[in-house]
Amino acid sequence: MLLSKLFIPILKNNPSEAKIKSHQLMLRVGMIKQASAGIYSWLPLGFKVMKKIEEIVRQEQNKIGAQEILMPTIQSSEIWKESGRYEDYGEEMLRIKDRQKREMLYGPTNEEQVTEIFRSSLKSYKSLPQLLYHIQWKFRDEIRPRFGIMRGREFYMKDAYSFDVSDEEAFYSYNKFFLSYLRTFKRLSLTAIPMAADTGPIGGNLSHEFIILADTGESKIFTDKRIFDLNSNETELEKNSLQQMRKKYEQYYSVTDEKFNKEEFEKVVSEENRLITKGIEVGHIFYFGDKYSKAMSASIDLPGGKKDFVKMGSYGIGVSRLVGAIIEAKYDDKNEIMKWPLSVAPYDIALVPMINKNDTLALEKAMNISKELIKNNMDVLIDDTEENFSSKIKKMNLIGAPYQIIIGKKSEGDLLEFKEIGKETQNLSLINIIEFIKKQKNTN
Ligand code: P5A
Repeated sequence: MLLSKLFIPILKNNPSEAKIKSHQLMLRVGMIKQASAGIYSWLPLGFKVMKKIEEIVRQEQNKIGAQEILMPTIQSSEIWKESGRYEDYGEEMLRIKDRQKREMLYGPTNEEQVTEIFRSSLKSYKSLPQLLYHIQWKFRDEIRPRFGIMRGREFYMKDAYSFDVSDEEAFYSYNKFFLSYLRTFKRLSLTAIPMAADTGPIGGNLSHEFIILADTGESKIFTDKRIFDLNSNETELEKNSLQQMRKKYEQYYSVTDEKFNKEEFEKVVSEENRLITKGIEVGHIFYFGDKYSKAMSASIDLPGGKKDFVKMGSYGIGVSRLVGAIIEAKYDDKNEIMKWPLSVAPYDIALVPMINKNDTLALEKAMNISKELIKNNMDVLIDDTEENFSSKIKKMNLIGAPYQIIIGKKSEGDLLEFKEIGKETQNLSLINIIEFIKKQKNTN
C-alpha cells in the first residue's frame, strides 16, 4: 500500500478532546472518526487492526469447540419481558418502535436471544454441551461514554453462550472459556489477569473479569502480585487439568472493587505482595445456571424421562475496546512511538525511501523490495511522499508497523537499513529480514 493513497487523515498534534493516550493516538492517526457521542466510524487503519483482533478471538473460540453464529442487532422486546430484564435494564437499553408500533430494542447483550434459539431447537441431553458464539455490534446507552471506543455506546463484542446438562458440566464449559481467554489475550501480547468479579445485570454468582493493568483503566483492582507470574500452557481440554488451571489462578487474591474486602485482603496477602491499582476490563465471563432457561422455559430431557432447565453461562470479549487497550499497553506517548504486536499490526513493515526531487531511484528500490515482501505474505506500507525524512519517520512511528526499512544512503548494495520500531538500526540483507520477520510471526 502506498502512503499517498491510504485514507489516513493524520493530525499534526494531539486532539485536545482526547484525555487518554489510546484515544489520542486513534484520532491522531485517523483510526476512527466520531459520528456522535460514543459512536464511531472505523477508518481503514483502525478497522484493519480490529479485524485482526477479531480473527484471533475467533480462532481461539473455535479451538475450544465453540460454533460461530450471527444473531441480529435488533431484538424483540418479548423475550426480554420473559426474562424480566426488559424493565431491569433501564435507560441503558435503546428502545425502538417499528411501524406496527411493536417494541424492539438494539441488543446490549444476547442471553435472551440465544436462549430462544436454543429452546426452539434442542430438547435432549444428548445434544449437550453446546457452545455458541457470535461477534456483533452492541448498544448500551452509557450515561458517560468516554475515552473514545473504550467506553462507547455502540461497541463490538464477542459473546459466547454455553448450554450444559448439569452444574458440573457447566463449570467445565466455564473453564474452557477461562483458558481460551488466557490464550486469546496472550496472542494479542497482553497480560490479562482473571479477577473475581460482580455479575451486575447479567446475573449469577460465579464470574471473572479479565483485566490488563493501565493507569487510565476504569476498574480498580486488588491483587496478589504473584498472579502475574502465572502462565497457562495447557494444550489439552481435559476436565481435571482445566480445573487445576483455574485453581492455580484462584489461589491468589485477585478481585475487582465490588468484591474487595480489606480485612480478607490483608489477612491472605503479605504486605510485599499487595498490589492495588487500576486496569481495563477486556473480557468478562459469567455462570448463571438456570436464570434465563427457567424464566424462558428452556428445558432438556434427561435420561430416565426427567426434565431440567439447561444450565447456562455467558462469555464476553470487548473486541473494539481491545484496540484501545493494546494502544494503552504499547504506545510510548513521550516519544510518540506506537509498536503494534505483529499479530494485529495494521502493516507488518514500513518502507521509507528518501526521495529527492526528480530522483525516483529510492522509490523504485522500495517497490522492488515490497514485491519480495508481499510474495512472503507480508503487509507492506510504502511512504512514497516527498516529505522530509524526519517527518516521514515521525509519521511511521505513529502508524506503528513493527518493522521499518529505510532506503537511503545507508541502504547500499545488498544490505538494507532495517529497524525494529523504537530500537537501533541494523544492516541486513532482504533475505535475512524476511527470515527474521517470518520467525517472529511463527512465534505469535
Ligand atoms: C457476557 C457476554 C456481557 O455482556 N453477556 C454476553 C455478558 N458482559 S459484559 O461484561 O457486560 O461485556 C463484555 C465485554 O464487553 C466490553 N464492553 C464494552 N466495550 C466498549 N464499550 C462499552 N460500553 C462496553 N461495555 C462492555 C468489555 O470488554 C466487557 O468485558
